[in-house]
Amino acid sequence: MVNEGGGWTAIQRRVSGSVRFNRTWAEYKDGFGFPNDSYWIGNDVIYQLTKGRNSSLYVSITLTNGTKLYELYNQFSIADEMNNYRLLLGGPATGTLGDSMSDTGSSYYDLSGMSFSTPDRDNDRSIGNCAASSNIRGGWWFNSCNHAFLNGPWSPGSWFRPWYPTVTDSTQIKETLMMIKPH
Ligand SMILES: [Ca+2]
Repeated sequence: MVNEGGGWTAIQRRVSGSVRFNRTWAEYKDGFGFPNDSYWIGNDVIYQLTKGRNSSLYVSITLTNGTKLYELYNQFSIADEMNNYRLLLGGPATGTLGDSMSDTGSSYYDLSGMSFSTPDRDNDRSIGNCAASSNIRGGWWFNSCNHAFLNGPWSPGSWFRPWYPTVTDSTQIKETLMMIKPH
């Protein structure tokens, strides 16, 4: 478990393409990657960390030109595995990325209330499986499908809407980070 200081725990980090995020339900459940590189901390851990208390979620994307953009949500928790790690995300959201997760202006893309899906487990609201799409291939709380998605394929041109419309192309991304803190 990685502590960023000030009580923040990093649940996701991408700093290179060395760790693959095209993973199964079981892998997202248990977590994968390396604390000093790129990783997903694991859905069971995120559930335990946010269970029964209010937490904030901080998301940042550092661009290849060095600019760091962020968004802060005042309410974040996920359900247990029996409830497909359903996301509860609420505002107020503030930051420079814009709110592409909770209140996108379209009921097709708002992710709060959505279950977690992986390439081998379709819990989304689309006809197909967003998580198994060729330009997604990763676990996330998909609706049909997404404006925000931080677990995409690192290779150029193949990561669908990392943070639409602010960050539309994986080639813009140097690092991503998701941190939570109880309050
Ligand atoms: Ca589906």
